[in-house]
Amino acid sequence: MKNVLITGASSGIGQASARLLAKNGYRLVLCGRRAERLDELKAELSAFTEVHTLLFDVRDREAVKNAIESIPTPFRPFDALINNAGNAHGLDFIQEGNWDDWDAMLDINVKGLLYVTKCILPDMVDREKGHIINIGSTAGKEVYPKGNVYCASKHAVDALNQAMRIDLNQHGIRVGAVHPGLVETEFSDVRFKGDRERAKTVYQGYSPLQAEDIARIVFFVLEQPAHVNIADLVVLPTDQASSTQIRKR
Ligand code: NDP
Ligand code: 8X3
Repeated sequence: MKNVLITGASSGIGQASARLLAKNGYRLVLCGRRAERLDELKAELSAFTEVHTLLFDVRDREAVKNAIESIPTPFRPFDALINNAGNAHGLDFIQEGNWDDWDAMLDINVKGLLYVTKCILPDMVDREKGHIINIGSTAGKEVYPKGNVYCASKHAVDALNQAMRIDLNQHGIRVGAVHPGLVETEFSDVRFKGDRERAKTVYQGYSPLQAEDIARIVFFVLEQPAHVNIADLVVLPTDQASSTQIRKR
């Protein structure tokens, strides 16, 4: 049985990935800040696999370290890490950007990903094997109006994905990224700070991806034989050609 740690498992892509991996026999460490969500998910998935939950904010370096060090066997050593926790905060012209939003996006999407990765890596380096899947975004491949700092954070994820693959190559560790386009999750609720009506409009008039679509891709990446590393995958809704070109009906 493979041990996988998923950050951001309390909703969206992380939660859907947890469900699919549980049903396919992966042993899971599920992370997030919302205890009730993770407890419910653990109760649901315990019918299929062993589940351990961890509460921490990826921005808090000490909390990340303590939480990951506390993980008992048999949930470690880790076979795979899915670096998924992240979000956009705000959608504003650069000259109108909110400083707290900028800090949140860079601290969570970039530094948080680094903190978790650093705490997981010793296990993988020691065993000379492991698999890291970074959830990037099309926002890490192109830039769109008002996307500025979110796009910068996901471009950083794209760069770190490549950098990790280069540095960890000598240790036999696979590193790859999945870069989704528009996925209907709580992403826009967070981006628009709980304005559900505005969030809903992001996914209206076309068929966006669903979290389960990305979960299937994550599962596919994990299921490849050990000598195969899927390094970089961009996944769009059929209706989306780029960040700014969406076929609406
Ligand atoms: P959701 O908002 O549904 O999920 C985000 C997850 O990240 C939640 O489980 C949340 O858990 C966790 N998270 C957020 N901030 C923190 C934090 N400070 N510490 C720990 N955990 C945190 O969004 P998605 O599922 O859509 O997003 C998942 C990833 O996919 C993100 O990296 C996002 O950038 C990326 N993505 C999303 C796309 C989309 O259109 N939805 C497209 C491309 C990429 P909790 O609140 O419990 O801490
Ligand atoms: C999420 C997709 O286009 O809202 O990363 O940036 S987008």
